[in-house]
Amino acid sequence: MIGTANTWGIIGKSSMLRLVLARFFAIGSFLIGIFAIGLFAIGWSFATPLHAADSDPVETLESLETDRNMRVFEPESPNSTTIAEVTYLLIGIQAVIFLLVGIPLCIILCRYRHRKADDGIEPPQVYGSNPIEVAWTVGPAITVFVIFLVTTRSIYEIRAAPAPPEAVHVRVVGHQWWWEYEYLEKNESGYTSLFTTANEMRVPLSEEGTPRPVYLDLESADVMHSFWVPQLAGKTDLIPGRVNHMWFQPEHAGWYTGQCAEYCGTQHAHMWLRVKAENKEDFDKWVANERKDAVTDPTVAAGRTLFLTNACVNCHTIKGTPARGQVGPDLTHLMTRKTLASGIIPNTKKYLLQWLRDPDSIKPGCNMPQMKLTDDDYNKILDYLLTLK
Ligand code: HEC
Ligand SMILES: [Cu+2]
Repeated sequence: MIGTANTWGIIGKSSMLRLVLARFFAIGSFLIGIFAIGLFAIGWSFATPLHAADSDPVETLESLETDRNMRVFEPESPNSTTIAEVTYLLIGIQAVIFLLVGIPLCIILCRYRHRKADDGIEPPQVYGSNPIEVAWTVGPAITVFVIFLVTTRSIYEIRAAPAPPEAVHVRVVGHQWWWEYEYLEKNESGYTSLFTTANEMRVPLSEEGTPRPVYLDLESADVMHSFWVPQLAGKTDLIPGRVNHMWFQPEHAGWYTGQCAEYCGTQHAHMWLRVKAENKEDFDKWVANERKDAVTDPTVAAGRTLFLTNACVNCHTIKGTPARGQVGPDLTHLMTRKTLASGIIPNTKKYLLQWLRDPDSIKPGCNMPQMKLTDDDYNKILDYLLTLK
């Protein structure tokens, strides 16, 4: 090596290899970054259109599958909108920093690369430029400070304000692998239970001057779960021995899909959430019906007796019968739900029968055992369940 400037040992035989590798990785990661941005843009343009229609589509296995899209970028509630805005800001800042670093890096690497004709003299090394060092310390500090301020403000915005009188209160209990919803009524002495349902939550829409936000108390019956309907609010964990709180306020009618967002066992991926926002009249009608006891239809008395004399009663509640089990979903108004087993199959005769005969064929490892009854008994129980509207 000629010259005295080879202070850093950059230029030497083995370091040549290092130089090539460094260039390779730098350009490589830049290209991967660009690729990621590209994918993001493509995904965005193909994203399924906004909120579900205000109609009640007949669910099929396929429609349920497409509905599994978690729409983080299409917020429909004040707090999820705030979260989406912070996300956009952070992605924007990251993109700018990425390009500010990546583009000059690639230009410099190509333009000043080692050439055959080079004389091998290392260029002058410059140390201790105060202006540059101040710039690259103050710049990031300001960026981080801005992010800090925005995040703090958003956290305060998202925090639940005291519930307005028309607010809906629901106690959510996470189970392996389904959701229990107990609707509560607020009165002077605290809360009283109105009714309990499972997996499909219904909430009323707000109107001009009448906000009807939904306040949730989140608990767990077993392990940790997390309630996440991205269009409505951020994730909140359900932790054994603790009560967490969250709220949301849907802006459009329709079905919102979510998912348990904390790994909770084998069927975690099949622990979906479905929230239906509907107008106040429909909601009130639904509430009035849910509060009633189950119908007693004499034509299905045989199925009812079978249900009550088998182990079903140990795990399921049907209001108006001796069945008071707490292990599985409340079945009092089973047929008002559009899906079964936490939103993974449509609630139709065919799937309901398959579920009764062999729950594991739908949700392997789930906590409902195969009951090993005769086909005739299954059909009788099925007929009974089909009357539970
Ligand atoms: C050992 C407790 C247990 C017994 C016994 C049991 N189940 Fe279940 N059942 C469950 C659990 C737990 C679930 C929820 C499974 C899931 O979604 O992961 C469930 C789910 C269901 C569902 C779907 C409910 C919904 O809204 O998704 C129906 C219907 C049902 N059971 C009917 C019955 C009938 C009928 C019997 C008796 C023949 C019975 N179960 C016996 C525990 C039980
Ligand atoms: Cu879970």
